Amino acid sequence: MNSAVKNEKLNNWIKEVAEMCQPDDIYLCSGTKEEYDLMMAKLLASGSAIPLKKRPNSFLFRSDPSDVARVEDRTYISTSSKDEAGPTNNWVAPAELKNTMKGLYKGCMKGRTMYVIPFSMGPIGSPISKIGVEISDSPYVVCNMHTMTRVSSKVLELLDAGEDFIPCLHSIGAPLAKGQKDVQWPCAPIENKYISHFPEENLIWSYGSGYGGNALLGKKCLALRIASAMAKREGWLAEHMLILRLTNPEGKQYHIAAAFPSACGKTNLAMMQPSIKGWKCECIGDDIAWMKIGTDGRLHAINPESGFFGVAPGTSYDTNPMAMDTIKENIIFTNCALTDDGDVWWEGINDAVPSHLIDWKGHDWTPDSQGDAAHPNARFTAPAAQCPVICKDWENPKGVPIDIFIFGGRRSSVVPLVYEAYSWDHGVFLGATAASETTFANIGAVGHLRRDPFAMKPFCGYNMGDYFQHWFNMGEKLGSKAPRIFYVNWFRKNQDGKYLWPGFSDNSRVLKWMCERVDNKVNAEKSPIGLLPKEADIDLAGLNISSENMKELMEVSLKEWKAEIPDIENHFATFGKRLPESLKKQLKELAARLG
Ligand code: TSX
Ligand code: MN
Repeated sequence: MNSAVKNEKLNNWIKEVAEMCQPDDIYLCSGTKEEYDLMMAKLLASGSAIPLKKRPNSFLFRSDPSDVARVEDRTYISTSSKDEAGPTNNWVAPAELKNTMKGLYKGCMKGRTMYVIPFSMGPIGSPISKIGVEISDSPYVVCNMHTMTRVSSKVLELLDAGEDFIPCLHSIGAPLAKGQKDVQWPCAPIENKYISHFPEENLIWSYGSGYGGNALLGKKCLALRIASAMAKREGWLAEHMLILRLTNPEGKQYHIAAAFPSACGKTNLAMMQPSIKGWKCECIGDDIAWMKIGTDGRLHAINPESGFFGVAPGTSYDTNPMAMDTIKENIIFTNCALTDDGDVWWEGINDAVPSHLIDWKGHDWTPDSQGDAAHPNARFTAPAAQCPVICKDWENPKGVPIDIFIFGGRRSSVVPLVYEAYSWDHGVFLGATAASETTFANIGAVGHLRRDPFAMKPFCGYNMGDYFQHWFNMGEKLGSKAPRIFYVNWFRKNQDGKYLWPGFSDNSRVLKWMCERVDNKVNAEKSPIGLLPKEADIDLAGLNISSENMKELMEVSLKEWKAEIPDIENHFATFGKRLPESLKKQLKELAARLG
Protein backbone atom coordinates (compact mmCIF):
# COMPACT_ATOMS: atom_id res chain seq x y z
CA MET A 1 0.00 0.00 0.00
CA ASN A 2 2.93 2.33 0.60
CA SER A 3 3.42 2.58 -3.17
CA ALA A 4 0.44 4.99 -3.21
CA VAL A 5 2.32 7.33 -0.85
CA LYS A 6 5.19 9.20 -2.50
CA ASN A 7 5.83 11.67 0.33
CA GLU A 8 8.98 10.63 2.15
CA LYS A 9 8.07 12.03 5.58
CA LEU A 10 4.71 10.24 5.45
CA ASN A 11 6.20 6.99 4.18
CA ASN A 12 8.85 6.94 6.88
CA TRP A 13 6.29 7.72 9.55
CA ILE A 14 3.93 4.94 8.40
CA LYS A 15 6.82 2.47 8.41
CA GLU A 16 8.00 3.59 11.85
CA VAL A 17 4.52 3.33 13.38
CA ALA A 18 3.85 -0.05 11.77
CA GLU A 19 7.11 -1.41 13.20
CA MET A 20 6.19 -0.14 16.66
CA CYS A 21 2.47 -1.06 16.72
CA GLN A 22 2.70 -4.29 14.69
CA PRO A 23 -0.72 -4.29 12.99
CA ASP A 24 -1.86 -7.30 10.95
CA ASP A 25 -2.69 -5.02 7.99
CA ILE A 26 -2.27 -1.47 6.77
CA TYR A 27 -5.07 0.32 4.89
CA LEU A 28 -4.65 3.72 3.22
CA CYS A 29 -7.91 5.69 3.28
CA SER A 30 -9.20 7.56 0.23
CA GLY A 31 -12.28 9.19 1.74
CA THR A 32 -14.83 7.76 -0.71
CA LYS A 33 -18.40 6.82 0.14
CA GLU A 34 -17.56 3.20 -0.78
CA GLU A 35 -14.84 3.25 1.85
CA TYR A 36 -17.25 4.60 4.50
CA ASP A 37 -19.74 1.85 3.60
CA LEU A 38 -17.00 -0.78 3.79
CA MET A 39 -15.92 0.37 7.27
CA MET A 40 -19.51 0.51 8.48
CA ALA A 41 -20.14 -3.00 7.06
CA LYS A 42 -17.17 -4.20 9.10
CA LEU A 43 -18.55 -2.50 12.22
CA LEU A 44 -21.99 -4.04 11.60
CA ALA A 45 -20.52 -7.50 11.15
CA SER A 46 -18.58 -7.23 14.40
CA GLY A 47 -21.70 -6.11 16.28
CA SER A 48 -20.26 -2.67 17.15
CA ALA A 49 -22.75 -0.77 14.98
CA ILE A 50 -26.52 -1.07 15.37
CA PRO A 51 -28.47 -0.04 12.23
CA LEU A 52 -31.40 2.34 12.87
CA LYS A 53 -34.60 1.40 10.99
CA LYS A 54 -35.99 4.91 11.35
CA ARG A 55 -33.00 6.81 9.95
CA PRO A 56 -31.46 5.86 6.59
CA ASN A 57 -27.76 4.99 6.67
CA SER A 58 -27.56 5.77 10.40
CA PHE A 59 -26.02 3.69 13.15
CA LEU A 60 -25.85 3.57 16.93
CA PHE A 61 -22.68 2.77 18.87
CA ARG A 62 -22.33 2.09 22.60
CA SER A 63 -18.99 2.91 24.13
CA ASP A 64 -17.38 1.17 27.06
CA PRO A 65 -18.84 2.81 30.23
CA SER A 66 -15.29 3.94 31.12
CA ASP A 67 -14.81 5.71 27.77
CA VAL A 68 -17.56 8.32 27.51
CA ALA A 69 -15.87 11.74 27.33
CA ARG A 70 -12.66 13.70 26.92
CA VAL A 71 -10.20 12.89 29.70
CA GLU A 72 -8.74 16.25 30.74
CA ASP A 73 -6.51 14.87 33.51
CA ARG A 74 -4.94 12.44 30.98
CA THR A 75 -4.36 15.23 28.41
CA TYR A 76 -0.82 16.61 28.11
CA ILE A 77 0.90 19.56 26.49
CA SER A 78 4.44 18.28 26.28
CA THR A 79 6.80 21.23 25.71
CA SER A 80 10.50 21.26 26.58
CA SER A 81 9.81 23.35 29.69
CA LYS A 82 6.77 23.13 31.97
CA ASP A 83 6.43 26.89 31.90
CA GLU A 84 5.69 26.81 28.14
CA ALA A 85 2.64 24.60 28.79
CA GLY A 86 1.50 26.94 31.55
CA PRO A 87 -0.78 26.57 34.58
CA THR A 88 -3.87 25.35 32.68
CA ASN A 89 -2.24 22.25 31.15
CA ASN A 90 -0.84 18.93 32.39
CA TRP A 91 2.82 18.60 31.54
CA VAL A 92 5.37 15.79 31.26
CA ALA A 93 8.75 16.29 29.54
CA PRO A 94 8.65 15.08 25.89
CA ALA A 95 11.35 12.39 26.28
CA GLU A 96 9.68 10.87 29.34
CA LEU A 97 6.16 10.98 27.87
CA LYS A 98 7.31 9.47 24.58
CA ASN A 99 9.16 6.75 26.43
CA THR A 100 6.08 5.83 28.45
CA MET A 101 3.84 5.90 25.40
CA LYS A 102 6.24 3.91 23.20
CA GLY A 103 6.00 1.17 25.82
CA LEU A 104 2.22 1.20 25.42
CA TYR A 105 2.28 1.47 21.62
CA LYS A 106 4.59 -1.55 21.28
CA GLY A 107 2.51 -4.28 19.63
CA CYS A 108 -0.73 -2.40 20.44
CA MET A 109 -2.27 -3.00 16.99
CA LYS A 110 -1.70 -6.78 16.92
CA GLY A 111 -4.72 -8.52 15.44
CA ARG A 112 -5.99 -5.22 14.00
CA THR A 113 -5.79 -3.15 10.83
CA MET A 114 -3.86 0.11 10.90
CA TYR A 115 -5.75 2.81 8.99
CA VAL A 116 -3.85 5.72 7.48
CA ILE A 117 -6.29 8.65 7.21
CA PRO A 118 -5.14 11.71 5.19
CA PHE A 119 -7.38 14.67 5.96
CA SER A 120 -7.68 18.42 5.53
CA MET A 121 -8.91 20.74 8.26
CA GLY A 122 -10.67 23.39 6.21
CA PRO A 123 -11.56 23.33 2.51
CA ILE A 124 -8.90 21.41 0.57
CA GLY A 125 -6.48 23.95 -0.85
CA SER A 126 -7.64 26.97 1.21
CA PRO A 127 -4.69 29.12 2.37
CA ILE A 128 -6.14 28.90 5.90
CA SER A 129 -6.46 25.07 5.88
CA LYS A 130 -3.99 22.56 7.35
CA ILE A 131 -3.31 18.93 6.50
CA GLY A 132 -3.21 16.11 9.00
CA VAL A 133 -2.71 12.38 8.72
CA GLU A 134 -4.23 10.24 11.44
CA ILE A 135 -3.05 6.69 11.94
CA SER A 136 -5.68 4.74 13.89
CA ASP A 137 -6.62 1.14 14.57
CA SER A 138 -10.33 2.00 14.93
CA PRO A 139 -12.75 1.71 11.97
CA TYR A 140 -15.22 3.77 14.08
CA VAL A 141 -12.64 6.58 14.03
CA VAL A 142 -12.30 6.25 10.23
CA CYS A 143 -16.08 6.70 9.76
CA ASN A 144 -16.25 9.66 12.15
CA MET A 145 -13.22 11.30 10.49
CA HIS A 146 -14.99 10.96 7.12
CA THR A 147 -17.84 13.11 8.45
CA MET A 148 -15.90 15.52 10.67
CA THR A 149 -12.95 16.26 8.34
CA ARG A 150 -12.18 16.16 4.62
CA VAL A 151 -10.62 12.72 4.21
CA SER A 152 -9.31 12.50 0.66
CA SER A 153 -6.52 11.19 -1.53
CA LYS A 154 -6.35 14.78 -2.88
CA VAL A 155 -4.59 15.55 0.41
CA LEU A 156 -1.75 13.24 -0.63
CA GLU A 157 -1.41 15.23 -3.87
CA LEU A 158 -0.96 18.40 -1.77
CA LEU A 159 1.82 16.62 0.14
CA ASP A 160 3.44 15.73 -3.19
CA ALA A 161 3.23 19.41 -4.09
CA GLY A 162 5.33 20.21 -1.02
CA GLU A 163 2.81 20.90 1.74
CA ASP A 164 3.56 19.69 5.27
CA PHE A 165 1.24 17.59 7.46
CA ILE A 166 0.60 17.09 11.16
CA PRO A 167 1.09 13.44 12.20
CA CYS A 168 -1.70 12.26 14.52
CA LEU A 169 -1.11 8.81 16.00
CA HIS A 170 -4.05 7.04 17.62
CA SER A 171 -4.56 3.61 19.07
CA ILE A 172 -7.45 2.32 21.14
CA GLY A 173 -4.82 0.32 23.02
CA ALA A 174 -6.46 -3.08 22.80
CA PRO A 175 -4.38 -5.61 20.82
CA LEU A 176 -6.00 -8.95 19.99
CA ALA A 177 -4.21 -12.25 20.54
CA LYS A 178 -4.63 -14.94 17.86
CA GLY A 179 -8.22 -16.21 18.01
CA GLN A 180 -9.21 -13.71 20.73
CA LYS A 181 -12.78 -12.46 20.29
CA ASP A 182 -13.13 -8.68 20.12
CA VAL A 183 -15.40 -6.70 22.45
CA GLN A 184 -18.02 -4.19 21.28
CA TRP A 185 -15.93 -1.12 22.24
CA PRO A 186 -12.27 -2.00 22.78
CA CYS A 187 -10.20 0.56 24.75
CA ALA A 188 -7.54 0.75 27.47
CA PRO A 189 -8.11 1.34 31.20
CA ILE A 190 -8.11 4.98 32.35
CA GLU A 191 -4.58 4.86 33.84
CA ASN A 192 -3.21 3.89 30.41
CA LYS A 193 -5.05 6.59 28.47
CA TYR A 194 -2.88 9.44 27.18
CA ILE A 195 -3.89 12.35 24.94
CA SER A 196 -0.51 13.94 24.24
CA HIS A 197 0.48 16.99 22.23
CA PHE A 198 3.98 18.02 21.22
CA PRO A 199 3.36 21.55 19.91
CA GLU A 200 7.07 22.28 19.31
CA GLU A 201 7.10 19.58 16.62
CA ASN A 202 3.40 19.64 15.59
CA LEU A 203 2.80 16.08 16.74
CA ILE A 204 -0.13 14.28 18.41
CA TRP A 205 -0.02 10.92 20.20
CA SER A 206 -3.25 9.50 21.58
CA TYR A 207 -3.59 6.13 23.29
CA GLY A 208 -6.30 4.12 24.98
CA SER A 209 -9.57 5.91 24.17
CA GLY A 210 -11.92 5.58 21.20
CA TYR A 211 -14.19 8.47 22.17
CA GLY A 212 -14.72 11.83 20.47
CA GLY A 213 -12.08 14.43 21.18
CA ASN A 214 -9.67 11.74 22.47
CA ALA A 215 -9.73 9.82 19.19
CA LEU A 216 -10.91 12.09 16.35
CA LEU A 217 -7.61 13.91 16.42
CA GLY A 218 -8.45 16.58 13.79
CA LYS A 219 -10.83 18.31 16.20
CA LYS A 220 -9.69 19.34 19.68
CA CYS A 221 -6.11 18.00 19.37
CA LEU A 222 -5.18 19.42 15.96
CA ALA A 223 -7.66 22.21 15.23
CA LEU A 224 -7.41 23.71 18.73
CA ARG A 225 -4.39 22.61 20.79
CA ILE A 226 -1.77 22.25 18.05
CA ALA A 227 -3.34 24.95 15.83
CA SER A 228 -3.45 27.49 18.69
CA ALA A 229 0.31 27.06 19.17
CA MET A 230 0.90 27.38 15.40
CA ALA A 231 -1.40 30.41 15.27
CA LYS A 232 0.60 32.12 18.02
CA ARG A 233 3.85 31.52 16.13
CA GLU A 234 2.39 32.52 12.75
CA GLY A 235 0.16 35.45 13.76
CA TRP A 236 -3.39 34.12 13.39
CA LEU A 237 -6.15 32.76 15.65
CA ALA A 238 -7.42 29.21 16.30
CA GLU A 239 -10.44 29.57 18.54
CA HIS A 240 -13.20 27.54 20.22
CA MET A 241 -15.91 29.54 18.45
CA LEU A 242 -19.06 29.07 16.40
CA ILE A 243 -19.35 31.12 13.22
CA LEU A 244 -22.64 32.48 11.87
CA ARG A 245 -23.88 34.93 9.24
CA LEU A 246 -26.68 37.33 10.08
CA THR A 247 -28.42 39.19 7.25
CA ASN A 248 -30.56 42.23 8.01
CA PRO A 249 -33.78 43.11 6.14
CA GLU A 250 -31.79 45.37 3.77
CA GLY A 251 -29.58 42.40 2.84
CA LYS A 252 -26.47 43.55 4.70
CA GLN A 253 -24.41 40.67 6.06
CA TYR A 254 -22.71 40.46 9.45
CA HIS A 255 -20.41 37.64 10.50
CA ILE A 256 -20.22 36.68 14.15
CA ALA A 257 -17.79 34.39 15.96
CA ALA A 258 -18.76 33.40 19.50
CA ALA A 259 -17.03 31.52 22.32
CA PHE A 260 -18.95 29.88 25.17
CA PRO A 261 -17.96 27.30 27.80
CA SER A 262 -19.78 23.94 27.68
CA ALA A 263 -23.50 23.76 28.50
CA CYS A 264 -24.28 27.26 27.19
CA GLY A 265 -25.92 26.11 23.93
CA LYS A 266 -23.21 26.98 21.41
CA THR A 267 -24.55 24.59 18.76
CA ASN A 268 -28.06 25.92 19.37
CA LEU A 269 -26.87 29.50 18.74
CA ALA A 270 -24.89 28.42 15.66
CA MET A 271 -28.11 27.14 14.04
CA MET A 272 -30.54 29.63 15.60
CA GLN A 273 -33.37 31.02 13.45
CA PRO A 274 -34.27 34.65 14.29
CA SER A 275 -37.67 35.52 15.75
CA ILE A 276 -37.44 39.07 14.39
CA LYS A 277 -39.00 39.85 11.03
CA GLY A 278 -36.78 40.11 7.98
CA TRP A 279 -33.59 38.89 9.64
CA LYS A 280 -31.85 35.75 8.41
CA CYS A 281 -29.30 33.57 10.18
CA GLU A 282 -27.06 30.94 8.60
CA CYS A 283 -24.61 28.51 10.15
CA ILE A 284 -20.95 28.36 9.13
CA GLY A 285 -19.61 26.31 12.06
CA ASP A 286 -20.58 25.26 15.57
CA ASP A 287 -17.27 24.64 17.36
CA ILE A 288 -14.00 25.92 15.88
CA ALA A 289 -12.91 29.04 13.97
CA TRP A 290 -9.55 29.58 12.28
CA MET A 291 -8.99 33.24 11.49
CA LYS A 292 -6.33 35.06 9.49
CA ILE A 293 -5.88 38.71 8.59
CA GLY A 294 -6.71 39.08 4.87
CA THR A 295 -5.27 41.45 2.27
CA ASP A 296 -8.12 43.81 3.23
CA GLY A 297 -6.74 44.00 6.78
CA ARG A 298 -9.80 42.29 8.22
CA LEU A 299 -10.03 39.00 10.10
CA HIS A 300 -11.36 36.17 7.90
CA ALA A 301 -12.71 32.97 9.47
CA ILE A 302 -13.13 29.42 8.24
CA ASN A 303 -14.68 26.44 9.96
CA PRO A 304 -11.92 23.80 9.78
CA GLU A 305 -14.43 20.98 10.31
CA SER A 306 -16.94 19.44 7.91
CA GLY A 307 -19.35 18.00 10.45
CA PHE A 308 -21.03 18.50 13.81
CA PHE A 309 -20.09 16.29 16.76
CA GLY A 310 -22.99 17.50 18.87
CA VAL A 311 -24.25 16.65 22.34
CA ALA A 312 -27.54 14.82 21.81
CA PRO A 313 -29.33 15.19 25.20
CA GLY A 314 -31.32 18.42 25.26
CA THR A 315 -31.44 18.64 21.46
CA SER A 316 -35.08 18.87 20.32
CA TYR A 317 -37.37 20.61 17.88
CA ASP A 318 -37.87 23.26 20.63
CA THR A 319 -34.20 23.94 21.39
CA ASN A 320 -32.62 23.33 17.96
CA PRO A 321 -34.95 22.40 15.08
CA MET A 322 -32.20 22.88 12.49
CA ALA A 323 -30.00 20.29 14.24
CA MET A 324 -32.98 17.90 14.38
CA ASP A 325 -33.40 18.28 10.61
CA THR A 326 -29.64 17.78 10.10
CA ILE A 327 -29.61 14.36 11.80
CA LYS A 328 -32.29 12.50 9.82
CA GLU A 329 -29.89 10.36 7.77
CA ASN A 330 -26.21 9.45 7.37
CA ILE A 331 -25.58 9.90 11.13
CA ILE A 332 -23.37 8.13 13.64
CA PHE A 333 -24.98 8.16 17.09
CA THR A 334 -22.91 7.27 20.15
CA ASN A 335 -24.31 6.41 23.59
CA CYS A 336 -27.91 7.37 22.79
CA ALA A 337 -30.79 5.14 23.87
CA LEU A 338 -32.49 2.79 21.36
CA THR A 339 -36.28 2.66 20.92
CA ASP A 340 -38.23 -0.54 20.25
CA ASP A 341 -39.01 0.60 16.68
CA GLY A 342 -35.36 1.19 15.81
CA ASP A 343 -34.80 4.88 16.45
CA VAL A 344 -32.56 6.80 18.85
CA TRP A 345 -33.85 8.61 21.93
CA TRP A 346 -32.34 10.88 24.55
CA GLU A 347 -33.42 12.96 27.52
CA GLY A 348 -35.00 16.19 26.28
CA ILE A 349 -35.64 15.02 22.68
CA ASN A 350 -39.43 15.37 23.24
CA ASP A 351 -41.96 15.32 26.04
CA ALA A 352 -43.02 11.71 25.48
CA VAL A 353 -40.81 9.30 27.41
CA PRO A 354 -41.12 5.82 25.83
CA SER A 355 -42.34 3.06 28.14
CA HIS A 356 -39.40 0.88 27.07
CA LEU A 357 -35.91 1.58 25.74
CA ILE A 358 -32.50 -0.03 25.55
CA ASP A 359 -30.24 2.38 27.47
CA TRP A 360 -26.74 3.48 26.45
CA LYS A 361 -25.24 0.54 28.34
CA GLY A 362 -27.37 -1.91 26.35
CA HIS A 363 -29.79 -2.72 29.19
CA ASP A 364 -33.59 -2.62 29.28
CA TRP A 365 -34.82 0.74 30.52
CA THR A 366 -38.24 1.96 31.64
CA PRO A 367 -39.24 5.36 33.11
CA ASP A 368 -38.88 3.73 36.56
CA SER A 369 -35.25 2.79 35.91
CA GLN A 370 -32.41 4.43 37.79
CA GLY A 371 -30.30 6.83 35.72
CA ASP A 372 -30.55 8.28 32.25
CA ALA A 373 -31.43 6.24 29.17
CA ALA A 374 -28.88 8.17 27.07
CA HIS A 375 -25.49 9.14 28.48
CA PRO A 376 -25.43 12.93 29.22
CA ASN A 377 -22.48 13.20 26.79
CA ALA A 378 -24.15 11.08 24.06
CA ARG A 379 -23.34 12.43 20.60
CA PHE A 380 -24.41 12.69 16.97
CA THR A 381 -21.84 12.88 14.18
CA ALA A 382 -23.52 14.72 11.29
CA PRO A 383 -22.32 16.12 7.94
CA ALA A 384 -22.48 19.95 8.10
CA ALA A 385 -23.72 19.99 4.49
CA GLN A 386 -26.98 18.40 5.71
CA CYS A 387 -27.84 21.40 7.92
CA PRO A 388 -30.83 23.16 6.30
CA VAL A 389 -29.37 26.58 7.23
CA ILE A 390 -25.76 25.93 6.32
CA CYS A 391 -24.37 29.11 4.73
CA LYS A 392 -23.56 28.92 1.02
CA ASP A 393 -20.12 30.33 1.88
CA TRP A 394 -19.33 27.78 4.61
CA GLU A 395 -16.65 26.24 2.40
CA ASN A 396 -15.38 29.47 0.86
CA PRO A 397 -11.58 29.08 0.97
CA LYS A 398 -11.21 32.81 1.74
CA GLY A 399 -13.40 32.51 4.83
CA VAL A 400 -15.89 35.16 5.97
CA PRO A 401 -14.93 38.59 7.39
CA ILE A 402 -15.68 38.72 11.13
CA ASP A 403 -17.55 41.82 12.38
CA ILE A 404 -18.35 40.74 15.92
CA PHE A 405 -16.84 38.57 18.64
CA ILE A 406 -19.09 37.35 21.44
CA PHE A 407 -17.96 35.89 24.75
CA GLY A 408 -20.40 34.54 27.29
CA GLY A 409 -21.18 32.27 30.15
CA ARG A 410 -24.01 30.91 32.23
CA ARG A 411 -24.69 33.20 35.19
CA SER A 412 -27.94 33.09 37.17
CA SER A 413 -27.13 36.54 38.61
CA VAL A 414 -24.74 39.54 38.41
CA VAL A 415 -24.06 39.55 34.62
CA PRO A 416 -26.55 41.42 32.39
CA LEU A 417 -28.00 40.05 29.14
CA VAL A 418 -25.50 41.94 26.98
CA TYR A 419 -22.80 44.58 27.14
CA GLU A 420 -20.16 45.86 24.78
CA ALA A 421 -16.45 46.24 25.42
CA TYR A 422 -15.07 49.81 25.49
CA SER A 423 -12.13 48.78 23.32
CA TRP A 424 -10.32 45.75 21.90
CA ASP A 425 -8.18 45.55 25.06
CA HIS A 426 -11.26 45.70 27.26
CA GLY A 427 -12.76 42.94 25.07
CA VAL A 428 -9.68 40.78 25.66
CA PHE A 429 -10.26 41.35 29.40
CA LEU A 430 -13.87 40.12 28.98
CA GLY A 431 -12.64 37.00 27.16
CA ALA A 432 -9.92 36.38 29.74
CA THR A 433 -12.36 36.61 32.66
CA ALA A 434 -15.25 34.65 31.05
CA ALA A 435 -16.91 32.42 33.63
CA SER A 436 -19.78 30.00 33.85
CA GLU A 437 -21.74 28.37 36.64
CA THR A 438 -21.44 24.60 36.55
CA THR A 439 -24.60 22.60 35.78
CA PHE A 440 -25.60 18.97 36.12
CA ALA A 441 -23.90 18.44 32.74
CA ASN A 442 -20.49 19.43 34.19
CA ILE A 443 -18.53 17.55 36.75
CA GLY A 444 -18.05 19.21 40.14
CA ALA A 445 -20.37 21.10 42.43
CA VAL A 446 -23.50 22.50 40.75
CA GLY A 447 -23.71 26.30 40.76
CA HIS A 448 -19.99 26.81 41.37
CA LEU A 449 -18.38 29.58 39.27
CA ARG A 450 -15.69 28.34 36.89
CA ARG A 451 -13.39 30.62 34.91
CA ASP A 452 -12.95 29.40 31.35
CA PRO A 453 -11.03 32.15 29.53
CA PHE A 454 -12.13 32.41 25.88
CA ALA A 455 -13.74 28.94 26.43
CA MET A 456 -10.17 27.76 25.67
CA LYS A 457 -9.01 26.48 29.06
CA PRO A 458 -9.05 22.79 27.99
CA PHE A 459 -7.84 23.58 24.46
CA CYS A 460 -4.98 26.09 24.58
CA GLY A 461 -1.81 24.32 23.42
CA TYR A 462 0.61 26.68 25.17
CA ASN A 463 0.91 29.01 28.17
CA MET A 464 -2.41 30.81 28.49
CA GLY A 465 -0.71 34.00 29.70
CA ASP A 466 1.02 34.15 26.31
CA TYR A 467 -2.33 33.39 24.66
CA PHE A 468 -3.82 36.54 26.26
CA GLN A 469 -0.85 38.55 25.01
CA HIS A 470 -1.36 37.11 21.52
CA TRP A 471 -4.91 38.48 21.56
CA PHE A 472 -3.61 41.96 22.49
CA ASN A 473 -1.05 41.71 19.67
CA MET A 474 -3.74 40.74 17.16
CA GLY A 475 -5.74 43.82 18.20
CA GLU A 476 -2.74 46.00 17.51
CA LYS A 477 -2.32 44.48 14.04
CA LEU A 478 -6.02 44.81 13.22
CA GLY A 479 -6.30 48.42 14.43
CA SER A 480 -9.53 50.05 13.26
CA LYS A 481 -10.46 46.87 11.33
CA ALA A 482 -10.75 44.79 14.50
CA PRO A 483 -14.13 43.14 15.20
CA ARG A 484 -16.22 44.69 18.00
CA ILE A 485 -16.41 42.60 21.17
CA PHE A 486 -19.53 41.85 23.27
CA TYR A 487 -20.35 39.75 26.34
CA VAL A 488 -23.69 37.96 26.77
CA ASN A 489 -25.54 36.01 29.45
CA TRP A 490 -28.73 34.25 28.32
CA PHE A 491 -29.19 32.66 31.76
CA ARG A 492 -29.96 35.40 34.33
CA LYS A 493 -32.75 34.45 36.74
CA ASN A 494 -35.17 36.43 38.92
CA GLN A 495 -35.71 36.02 42.69
CA ASP A 496 -38.07 33.09 42.04
CA GLY A 497 -35.44 31.24 40.03
CA LYS A 498 -37.18 31.89 36.70
CA TYR A 499 -35.16 32.74 33.58
CA LEU A 500 -35.60 36.43 32.76
CA TRP A 501 -34.75 36.10 29.05
CA PRO A 502 -36.55 33.72 26.64
CA GLY A 503 -33.28 32.87 24.85
CA PHE A 504 -33.08 30.68 21.72
CA SER A 505 -34.62 32.46 18.65
CA ASP A 506 -35.09 35.63 20.69
CA ASN A 507 -31.33 35.94 21.07
CA SER A 508 -31.55 37.39 17.54
CA ARG A 509 -32.81 40.57 19.23
CA VAL A 510 -29.50 40.87 21.04
CA LEU A 511 -27.51 40.11 17.87
CA LYS A 512 -29.52 42.81 16.04
CA TRP A 513 -28.46 45.39 18.65
CA MET A 514 -24.83 44.37 18.13
CA CYS A 515 -25.18 44.90 14.36
CA GLU A 516 -26.71 48.33 14.95
CA ARG A 517 -23.80 49.19 17.24
CA VAL A 518 -21.36 48.13 14.50
CA ASP A 519 -23.20 50.43 12.05
CA ASN A 520 -23.27 53.30 14.60
CA LYS A 521 -27.07 53.33 14.34
CA VAL A 522 -27.57 53.39 18.12
CA ASN A 523 -25.75 54.92 21.06
CA ALA A 524 -25.02 52.97 24.23
CA GLU A 525 -24.96 53.80 27.94
CA LYS A 526 -21.65 53.87 29.74
CA SER A 527 -21.54 51.66 32.82
CA PRO A 528 -18.63 50.51 34.98
CA ILE A 529 -18.56 47.10 33.25
CA GLY A 530 -19.01 48.26 29.67
CA LEU A 531 -21.50 49.75 27.22
CA LEU A 532 -25.14 48.83 27.84
CA PRO A 533 -28.04 49.04 25.37
CA LYS A 534 -30.49 51.90 25.89
CA GLU A 535 -33.85 50.54 26.94
CA ALA A 536 -35.56 51.20 23.61
CA ASP A 537 -32.72 49.80 21.52
CA ILE A 538 -33.31 46.06 22.09
CA ASP A 539 -36.11 45.17 19.65
CA LEU A 540 -38.79 43.51 21.80
CA ALA A 541 -41.58 43.60 19.18
CA GLY A 542 -43.87 40.61 19.61
CA LEU A 543 -42.24 39.61 22.89
CA ASN A 544 -44.20 39.50 26.10
CA ILE A 545 -41.59 40.78 28.54
CA SER A 546 -42.27 43.48 31.10
CA SER A 547 -40.19 46.62 31.45
CA GLU A 548 -39.45 45.57 35.07
CA ASN A 549 -38.08 42.23 33.85
CA MET A 550 -35.90 44.00 31.26
CA LYS A 551 -34.57 46.32 33.98
CA GLU A 552 -33.72 43.33 36.18
CA LEU A 553 -32.09 41.58 33.23
CA MET A 554 -29.89 44.59 32.46
CA GLU A 555 -29.13 45.64 36.04
CA VAL A 556 -25.49 46.22 36.99
CA SER A 557 -25.09 46.10 40.75
CA LEU A 558 -21.96 47.91 41.96
CA LYS A 559 -21.97 45.81 45.10
CA GLU A 560 -22.16 42.49 43.21
CA TRP A 561 -19.53 43.55 40.68
CA LYS A 562 -17.12 44.76 43.38
CA ALA A 563 -17.43 41.28 44.87
CA GLU A 564 -16.20 39.81 41.53
CA ILE A 565 -12.86 41.63 41.73
CA PRO A 566 -11.08 39.33 44.24
CA ASP A 567 -12.11 36.27 42.24
CA ILE A 568 -10.69 37.83 39.05
CA GLU A 569 -7.49 38.72 40.96
CA ASN A 570 -7.10 35.09 42.08
CA HIS A 571 -7.76 33.88 38.54
CA PHE A 572 -5.16 36.29 37.14
CA ALA A 573 -2.63 35.34 39.83
CA THR A 574 -2.49 31.76 38.48
CA PHE A 575 -0.71 33.10 35.36
CA GLY A 576 2.10 34.68 37.38
CA LYS A 577 4.74 36.54 35.37
CA ARG A 578 3.09 35.56 32.08
CA LEU A 579 -0.02 37.65 32.81
CA PRO A 580 0.04 40.59 30.36
CA GLU A 581 0.36 44.07 31.90
CA SER A 582 -2.65 45.09 29.76
CA LEU A 583 -4.89 42.69 31.70
CA LYS A 584 -3.72 44.14 35.04
CA LYS A 585 -4.46 47.58 33.62
CA GLN A 586 -7.97 46.54 32.55
CA LEU A 587 -8.70 45.08 35.99
CA LYS A 588 -7.46 48.30 37.67
CA GLU A 589 -9.67 50.38 35.38
CA LEU A 590 -12.72 48.20 36.10
CA ALA A 591 -12.12 48.52 39.84
CA ALA A 592 -11.77 52.32 39.46
CA ARG A 593 -15.01 52.59 37.46
CA LEU A 594 -16.81 50.58 40.14
CA GLY A 595 -15.50 53.17 42.67
O1 TSX B 1 -29.02 26.91 23.99
C1 TSX B 1 -29.60 27.68 24.74
N1 TSX B 1 -29.68 29.02 24.40
C2 TSX B 1 -29.01 29.52 23.17
C3 TSX B 1 -29.89 29.32 22.03
C4 TSX B 1 -29.74 29.85 20.83
N2 TSX B 1 -30.18 27.21 25.90
C5 TSX B 1 -30.04 25.80 26.30
C6 TSX B 1 -28.81 25.67 27.16
C7 TSX B 1 -28.42 24.29 27.45
C8 TSX B 1 -27.38 23.76 26.52
C9 TSX B 1 -30.85 28.07 26.71
N3 TSX B 1 -31.48 27.87 27.88
C10 TSX B 1 -30.97 29.42 26.38
C11 TSX B 1 -30.38 29.91 25.18
O2 TSX B 1 -30.49 31.08 24.87
N4 TSX B 1 -31.67 30.03 27.37
C12 TSX B 1 -31.97 29.06 28.27
C13 TSX B 1 -32.74 29.26 29.53
C14 TSX B 1 -34.22 29.11 29.22
C15 TSX B 1 -34.81 27.88 29.17
C16 TSX B 1 -36.18 27.79 28.88
C17 TSX B 1 -36.93 28.93 28.63
C18 TSX B 1 -36.32 30.16 28.69
C19 TSX B 1 -34.97 30.26 28.97
N5 TSX B 1 -38.30 28.94 28.38
C20 TSX B 1 -39.18 27.92 28.36
O3 TSX B 1 -38.81 26.82 28.64
C21 TSX B 1 -40.56 28.21 27.93
MN1 MN C 1 -16.37 22.43 21.73
